[in-house]
Amino acid sequence: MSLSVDRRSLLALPAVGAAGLAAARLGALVPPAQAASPAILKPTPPATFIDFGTNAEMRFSAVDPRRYLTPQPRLFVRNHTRTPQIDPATYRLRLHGDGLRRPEGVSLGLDELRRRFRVVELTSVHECTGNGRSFFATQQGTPAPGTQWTLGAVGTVRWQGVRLRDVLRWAGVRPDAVSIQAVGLDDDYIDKGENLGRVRRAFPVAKALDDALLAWGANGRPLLPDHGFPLRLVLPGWVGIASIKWLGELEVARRELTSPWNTRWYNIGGPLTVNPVRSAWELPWEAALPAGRSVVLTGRSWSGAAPIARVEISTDGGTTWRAARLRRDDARSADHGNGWTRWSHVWRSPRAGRHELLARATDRLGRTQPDVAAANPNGYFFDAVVRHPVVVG
Ligand SMILES: Nc1nc2c(c(=O)[nH]1)N[C@H]1C(S)=C(S)[C@@H](COP(=O)(O)O)O[C@H]1N2
Ligand SMILES: [Mo]
Repeated sequence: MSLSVDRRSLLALPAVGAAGLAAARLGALVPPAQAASPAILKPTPPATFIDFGTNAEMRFSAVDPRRYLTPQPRLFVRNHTRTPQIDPATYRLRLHGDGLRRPEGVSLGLDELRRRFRVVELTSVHECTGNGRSFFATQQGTPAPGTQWTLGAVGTVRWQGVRLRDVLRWAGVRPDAVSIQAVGLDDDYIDKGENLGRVRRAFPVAKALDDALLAWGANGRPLLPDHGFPLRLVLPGWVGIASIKWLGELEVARRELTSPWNTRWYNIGGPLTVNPVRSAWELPWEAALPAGRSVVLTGRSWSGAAPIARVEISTDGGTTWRAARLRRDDARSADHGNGWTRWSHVWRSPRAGRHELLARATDRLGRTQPDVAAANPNGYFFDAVVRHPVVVG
């Protein structure tokens, strides 16, 4: 591994600044043993995960219907490179840029973050933009490159941390600041031989001042290394890439900032922001169900924009539809905030044979899952109703 930072990677890191470059040089000194460490550190057993190399999908068939939140050991992982191990004792978050009154900026350790700002909790759906991508191929005949997720690149998490707006005000954000670039501390991302620098993405100051969180906890526990320990950004309801893990830096600017993660990727005629509406059955694909008896079927629906208002179910491949029974506590509880909604449906005495189960959700903004998802080159936002096969017999 080279100890020098070549000119191209310097050019690819215009927003990172001196501290980032120093860290990049340190990164080059990682001994081979660590460089060969697995991309994901937590166990991802095949009973609960689908292995996609640096990514891992949660199996909906292994989701416990009684449990609302997704425990971290079960949460999907999406890594561009590999999970870094960061020492919380020396960790600092740096804020800088011309959108701050003092552009040279400030930095904060974890203890300072906890002590200085009001600690808050917030529940949100956490989901990858490409969730459901495999159905572009299998259901619509328009395959898209990238991780072939089924529907398990999603979870609902209760985050613990501090409001980014509190931190920004303390750091002296200017009224004319418009854009913030969040930069991760994981390795540079190399795409087909091109070093694109650290995983980073810009988002509007308006989102930062609304509900963005700097989170150190998930469901009351410290973040696992795979999920961003010691600190990650959380942009509730937005595409997963917006929630930068292992957050090292926030550049606050008075002009629009960009990175390949909002221009080249996660972009359909503009940077993607709010996640669409989706639903999943808590069943294996081609689940075997008993004939002649009533079965209680369960699943979940979610939206990046608003709580779920209703879910319709079809057990005859889409000919007739019935209302699913929503869990009241999920649909209403302020505690559940922007989380998903569990539902159930009693399927009375299904006949032997193959069937397709369909679930179609509508959120409180009136957004309904379509029959066909809009094709796009990278296979984002598959939000169509998924036809889930089961075998009764
Ligand atoms: N630093 C960094 N942040 C990142 C990523 C990454 O590879 N590096 N992946 C992003 C993507 S595409 C998603 S979907 C989420 C996944 O978060 P999780 O692995 O905690 O589930 O993190 C986002 N934040
Ligand atoms: Mo993602």
